[in-house]
Amino acid sequence: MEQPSANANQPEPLESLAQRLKQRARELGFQQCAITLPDASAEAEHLQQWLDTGYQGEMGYLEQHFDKRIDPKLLVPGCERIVMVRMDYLPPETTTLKTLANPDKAYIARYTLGRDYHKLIRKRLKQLGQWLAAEAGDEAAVQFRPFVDSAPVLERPLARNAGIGWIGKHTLLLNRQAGSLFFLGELFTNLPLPIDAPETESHCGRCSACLDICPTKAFPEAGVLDARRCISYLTIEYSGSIPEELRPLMGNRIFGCDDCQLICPWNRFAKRTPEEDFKPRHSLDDVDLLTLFNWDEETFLKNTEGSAIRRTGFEGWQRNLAVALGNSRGGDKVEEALRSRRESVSALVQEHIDWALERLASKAGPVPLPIQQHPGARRIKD
Ligand code: B12
Ligand code: SF4
Ligand code: SF4
Repeated sequence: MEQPSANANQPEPLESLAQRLKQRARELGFQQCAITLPDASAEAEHLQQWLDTGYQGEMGYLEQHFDKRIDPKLLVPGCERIVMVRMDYLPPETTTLKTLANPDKAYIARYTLGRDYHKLIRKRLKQLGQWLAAEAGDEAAVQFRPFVDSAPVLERPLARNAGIGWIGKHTLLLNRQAGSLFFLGELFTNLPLPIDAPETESHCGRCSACLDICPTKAFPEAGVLDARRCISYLTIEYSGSIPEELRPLMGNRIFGCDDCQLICPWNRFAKRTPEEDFKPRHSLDDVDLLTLFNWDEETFLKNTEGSAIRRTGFEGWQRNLAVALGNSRGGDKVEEALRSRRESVSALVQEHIDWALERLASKAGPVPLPIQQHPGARRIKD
């Protein structure tokens, strides 16, 4: 139950306001909320190294605003604290490994089967900010800015600094009670709320499952991702021709990839989301590759309205599906669909269709999934 706010003559201590803020965040659907300082300066050297090595590939936006990433006060002048939140995203009754292991089905990363999370989380963060300003008793003086994902903010280091979890060897934020299948978001505020203790330990121990099973070997070392090899990057962010040596390893993953998280023992503790909006649309959790490949642009646009899948564009969608069909079990219907679509698509998609037809003709067959060969795969409940 909500406690009454302090009366106007006696301002509420910030400690109690912070507690009520965390309770309010839970009521708004966030599973956790914690507060930290606007400071990511400890990341400067590693971030610079990562960029200098070129691991960001085509994501040129990561090279911009280096100073703001390191010092969030430059992004929002006057910011005193960052309120970090996390929200679980795995929909109930959604299979993971089972779909991944069927080469004729499409595997879409489990964070994006339903409505685009950006809008949903930003809206809830705005409500949280409005609540904070009202409860602090001086709406005009309390300022806040909600962000999720798209601003130059190093969300994982800040969430770790707020104590929400540690950064795993797969570079994602992990929590001992919830695994890693959650989104992060944040509220910048000028209110000097009390901060939470940072997570200072890694709980990965000697485990290296995520590094071992990554299909494209995208981790040059623990805690460092070469995004150019990551299937998530290749299917969502990258707009060019997918390097041929990586195509067979992508299997049926047509938008994003979850393998390094699925194998993680901490994801035994991942909770299913109660959010209706994250539930799969158009059976995207269990659909044949061929069905999706047969969508025309109009159907693609209609069926991905309000979904983060739009980010890859229709051309990227067709390119990804062509690769996945090349990795499928094939058959007359698949080959027919690839051939008949070939004439109406861009040169980029054509090239991927040609690759798929050649691969199917060679009878190479689907590449075994490294995740299935790992003993930890037995723990994955489908
Ligand atoms: C760009 C981006 C991507 C890129 C690059 C991923 C990456 N690791 O950075 C791509 C497209 C590949 C991607 C993929 C995914 N992403 Co993404 N992504 C982002 C985004 C927008 C920015 C991340 C960023 O700043 N990267 C820059 C680099 C420099 O960060 P970094 O790789 O961690 O680099 C650090 C380490 O390399 C380290 N380092 C460097 N050298 C060395 C050396 C040593 C020895 C050590 C120990 C460390 C070290 O220091 C660097 C600086 O901190 C964030 C949102 C945000 N604003 O933070 C979401 C975000 C990280 N993504 C998210 C998700 C869900 C995913 C996917 C799971 C989606 C999917 N299912 O396909 C995958 C996971 C892939 C993976 N294993 O990371 C979530 C993660 C939530 C969580 N629990 O952590 C975020 C936070 C979005 C959100 N708001 O929820 N993503
Ligand atoms: S998301 Fe997939 S491709 Fe990317 S690092 Fe994880 S396992 Fe490798
Ligand atoms: S799979 Fe193992 S090494 Fe990788 S993040 Fe999980 S606990 Fe850490």
